[in-house]
Amino acid sequence: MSEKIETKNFLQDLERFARVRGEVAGHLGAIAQTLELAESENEKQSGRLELDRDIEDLKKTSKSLREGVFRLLVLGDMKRGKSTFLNALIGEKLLPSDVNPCTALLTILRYGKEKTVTVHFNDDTPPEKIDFKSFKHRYTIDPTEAKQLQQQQKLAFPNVDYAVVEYPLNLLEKGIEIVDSPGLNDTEARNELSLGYINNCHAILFVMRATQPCTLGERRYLENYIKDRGVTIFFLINAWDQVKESLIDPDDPEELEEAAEKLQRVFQANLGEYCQVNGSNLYEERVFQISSLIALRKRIKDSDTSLEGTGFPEFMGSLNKFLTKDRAIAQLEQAKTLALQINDRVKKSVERRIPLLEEDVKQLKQKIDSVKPEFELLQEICTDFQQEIRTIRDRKSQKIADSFHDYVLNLGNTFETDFLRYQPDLSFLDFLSAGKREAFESALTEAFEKYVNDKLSEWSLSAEKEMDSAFANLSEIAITYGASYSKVTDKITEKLTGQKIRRLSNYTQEDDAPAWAKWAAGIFSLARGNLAGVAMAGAGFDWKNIILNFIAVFGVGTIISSFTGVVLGPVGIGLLGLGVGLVQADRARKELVKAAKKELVKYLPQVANEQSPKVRDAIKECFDTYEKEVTDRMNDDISARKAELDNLVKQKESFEINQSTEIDRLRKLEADIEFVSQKIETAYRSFVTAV
Ligand SMILES: Nc1nc2c(ncn2[C@@H]2O[C@H](COP(=O)(O)OP(=O)(O)OP(=O)(O)O)[C@@H](O)[C@H]2O)c(=O)[nH]1
Ligand SMILES: [Mg+2]
Repeated sequence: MSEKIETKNFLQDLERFARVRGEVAGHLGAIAQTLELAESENEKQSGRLELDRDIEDLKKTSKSLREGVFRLLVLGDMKRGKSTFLNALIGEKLLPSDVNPCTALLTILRYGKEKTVTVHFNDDTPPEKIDFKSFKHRYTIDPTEAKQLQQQQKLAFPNVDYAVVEYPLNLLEKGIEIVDSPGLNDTEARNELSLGYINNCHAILFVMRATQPCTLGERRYLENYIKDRGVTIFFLINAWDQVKESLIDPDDPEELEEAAEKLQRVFQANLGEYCQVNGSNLYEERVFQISSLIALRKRIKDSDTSLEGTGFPEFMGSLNKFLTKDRAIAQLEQAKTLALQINDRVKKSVERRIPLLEEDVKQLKQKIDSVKPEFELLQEICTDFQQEIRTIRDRKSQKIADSFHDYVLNLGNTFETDFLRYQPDLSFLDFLSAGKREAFESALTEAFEKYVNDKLSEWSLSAEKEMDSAFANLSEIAITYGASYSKVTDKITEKLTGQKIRRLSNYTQEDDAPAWAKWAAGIFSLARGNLAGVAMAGAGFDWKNIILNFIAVFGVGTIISSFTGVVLGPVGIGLLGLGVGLVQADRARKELVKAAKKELVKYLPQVANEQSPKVRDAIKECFDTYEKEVTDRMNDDISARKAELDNLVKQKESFEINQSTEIDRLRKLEADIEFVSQKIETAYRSFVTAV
């Protein structure tokens, strides 16, 4: 396939990174294999060095590096041209696009030799491969059906998880995966589908439309779900071609320039704050004016054509820099750190083993006895760190649960102003005439859901910040405990070998930390995002259920009934059908909010009391998951160190070890691992200097 759309550089850069990534993954795999072979040989000779955990970490990292893709999520309000943008990238009208709400499924676009589409289900139904025509036909939203679904707050295809489109496109082959999402702002159920995916992605491509600059809905999503979440966003202001169309005289260059400048100012004012990264303004590198439809048309005619003037080359250039430089370096750095860590571990094990080979069993046992106090110290460090985690866990989970409790109780104080922006736009009072009550009720339910979702999202942001600071704190503590731990293990080595440990002067406390401490400090976490995010995801923090419970508790029906009583009363009912003026409508609106507030306030203490223990438990669980992983790793390390010595005793007791061949073998192992880790270091350095 010849696609020229991706600037040539982008493909080359992706290719280069894929090569380095593959190379480094291969080296990590080779280290794992060498260690595995060495361990089975060790078992027959002077005893295993107990490197299982290291081998497992190497294999995992190698695998995830090899399979690693950059995942981008295309997000935006309905009908901004998300699917058209993706079609333009592909160069074919492949994904369904329409003037009506259309995309109903999260659709993952990834590389495949053949064009295929497979629908995955969230029940027991096996994945189904279908042709594109049936896909378009069966899995897009029918406009008449859409309205009904919206009223019932239902998903169009509730048992579908997502769809995967495979396509033979260079960009995808080189390690990019792009996810098309259903338009926001239609139903809350569909919003969740799209917004829930944010954390699985390396960046968001937020598509807006030049002719509808920064709508209320868009500002709501950005403000509530994206701001301050630490995720990189590229804004694509699509359909820029329509700016010209909307002029009185489309051929007047001055009028066009003026209109464009005006629009740019609006976008700048609204998007500026999302482009501030560590104090620098990245607006130019994050916001792009594009025309997907024109790009798509050009590419359908000639797939090799230049896309100049459509905004695509500029955007692709910036995306390239972000992915193949910033993100790529961060990924390789983790692999390099792991290799260094394991190289160091092997070296120290060999350094301990060699001098001990010449000791007889009795001397050896005495030496092992002599380091018992040090092993007890290691155990103490482990218990102390565990205790620190628990103290922080208890303090934070209580604090966050209290903050939830207060937040919920206080909702009533600002409800009247907050709820105004969500109020359904139906002509009030009208709803009481026969057929409209249902429509009004569903609009009001939706308004409540939006309000509650937004409010909880606002609170969860503060909770996440609280968690971030807790984990940042734990990370520092881990490094400090790690340093004390390393001192003790050095002491053990010194006592056993009678030799002083040489310290590399350029090593920092962090470099020197044992593997478990690096893990606990988040240095090895390969998952996207921060430790808090990873731990929270691991604990299955179920916001959705909390929200649903919340709505179930105060129910919309009661509000409407009490509102009907307040506004209309027995006399008011008689007024129905006589028509109401603006003044009455406005009064009704206020009364509705008041009635809603009254009901809400009644239920808030119950919600706060019932839900805050759940919040506390969920937060606790985050810390427990973390504590378990860290203590498992610490205990593993301590037992491995003990076993390393016991294995040698056992072997010595059963046969005479040939010292000189064993020394040669161990030295060779040490040299082999050093050689491969040097290769990783070199690959990393040359990549960093080249980009
Ligand atoms: N003029 C113009 N029209 C565009 C452009 N991009 C998309 N459109 C049109 O906008 C309409 C919506 O496009 P889609 O790609 O379906 O939008 P979407 O955001 O995927 O829509 P949903 O999936 O329903 O949210 C279609 O009629 C497109 O042809 C553009 O750059 N310029
Ligand atoms: Mg779409």
